[in-house]
Amino acid sequence: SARGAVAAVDLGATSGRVIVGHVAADVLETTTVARFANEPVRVADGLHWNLLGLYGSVLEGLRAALRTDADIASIGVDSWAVDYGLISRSRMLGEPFHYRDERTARGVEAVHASHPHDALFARNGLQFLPFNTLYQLAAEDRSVLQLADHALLIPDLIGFWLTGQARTERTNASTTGLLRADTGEWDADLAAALGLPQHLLTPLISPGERLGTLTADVATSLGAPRTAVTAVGSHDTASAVVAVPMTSGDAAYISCGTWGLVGVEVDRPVLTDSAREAKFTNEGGVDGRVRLLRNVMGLWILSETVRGWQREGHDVELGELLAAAAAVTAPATVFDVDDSRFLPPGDMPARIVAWCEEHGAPAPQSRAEIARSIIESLAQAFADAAHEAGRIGGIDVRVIHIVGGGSLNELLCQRTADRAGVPVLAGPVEATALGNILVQARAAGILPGSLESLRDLVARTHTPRRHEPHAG
Ligand code: LRH
Repeated sequence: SARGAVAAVDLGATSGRVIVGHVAADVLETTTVARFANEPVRVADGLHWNLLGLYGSVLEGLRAALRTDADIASIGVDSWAVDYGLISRSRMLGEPFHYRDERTARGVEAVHASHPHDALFARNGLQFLPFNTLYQLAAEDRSVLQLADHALLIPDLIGFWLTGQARTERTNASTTGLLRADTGEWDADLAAALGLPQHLLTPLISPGERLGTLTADVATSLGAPRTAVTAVGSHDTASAVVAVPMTSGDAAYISCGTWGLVGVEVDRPVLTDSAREAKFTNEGGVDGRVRLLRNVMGLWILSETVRGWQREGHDVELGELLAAAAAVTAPATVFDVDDSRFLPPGDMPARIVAWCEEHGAPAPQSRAEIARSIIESLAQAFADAAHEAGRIGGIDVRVIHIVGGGSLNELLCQRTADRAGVPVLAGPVEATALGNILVQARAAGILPGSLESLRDLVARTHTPRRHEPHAG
């Protein structure tokens, strides 16, 4: 039977990796050939991604991949959503802004003045998040926007540098706020009403379609042939959902990394008042599926807390901290992880204490207690969102899958199971890269079939760890 290799580039908010996948009907093996940090940089005008640095690391990773496996059939790129680079005749106009940059507040005000959230939701089906691309574009300096030919989302920008082709992949396009939820096409009227030039939005491409091949220059610099670049679910969450080993129709998923994306998969967008009021989003999935999910703040709060302690000179190691958190016996305060005060970088423990004081709740004191309070609060938010997703999507949730980095956090998985009252199936940790690999392998003819058969392969090759719910 068919067998082959593909390379996945997966960029997360804190790190990136290049992973080679070896795939056949009963095989899904991965080798991580490069892993690199992604560290945003604050300069005078705000918080930016170091995208040129990241691209350099991507090239280095691809060089390593293509050296190890001369027969790599294709390359696919995914990353976090919503952010973009502005391109003028192939030149990038400054480093892309980070979605946690505060400038987005201006954009929200400008857009909502004419298009309040309920009106937007009816068109794009998205949860209000202040960093959705349309708000970011509305906050851009108009004279810079005038110079731009295209706004390219991060994976599309990398695809453009690799192939010379400027396209927007559909799953990630669905996070911009400028794609219609009903038709899946660009909302040209909305863009025009917001004064955004139409040419900024490039033609759409679907996961599985060929974007192009490496340019001659890139191929030469990699010492490789002109390998194909295939569009995947370039929104990392879309790729992660492809590789959730769901084997029944009663599952919710949590893609847990920097964010916790909690939801169910449905066939068409749910644009009801209750979906909007419950802060759900309808994002585009692979094969035209819809990811009905809520953005929950995720491990960001914990990692930013740890980073803060380390900056203050404390010797804090995550594994030890979690063990100490698991040993805490005092009841932990559950705070609202989605309070907007937790969005920007900064002093998380102080913000947690302030939240507790404002809500008359006991504030955690020691580092172990603070960590425990964060875990309990995330677990509660995950449990609530999973069941609400089921209610809104018409699915009786009997099992919750947790994939991504958070699947390694056993305390979080167990407490989510306990608070949700259903089993949690944890893993795979690299679901995003696996989803990227699977869609490429299918496009290359190595694997046949439906998303269900792809998920079945994940379930057979990456058995999840099961956490039974306990009371109390
Ligand atoms: C997760 C993610 C999430 C988006 C956020 C900006 O990495 O893509 O789905 O909402 O980053």
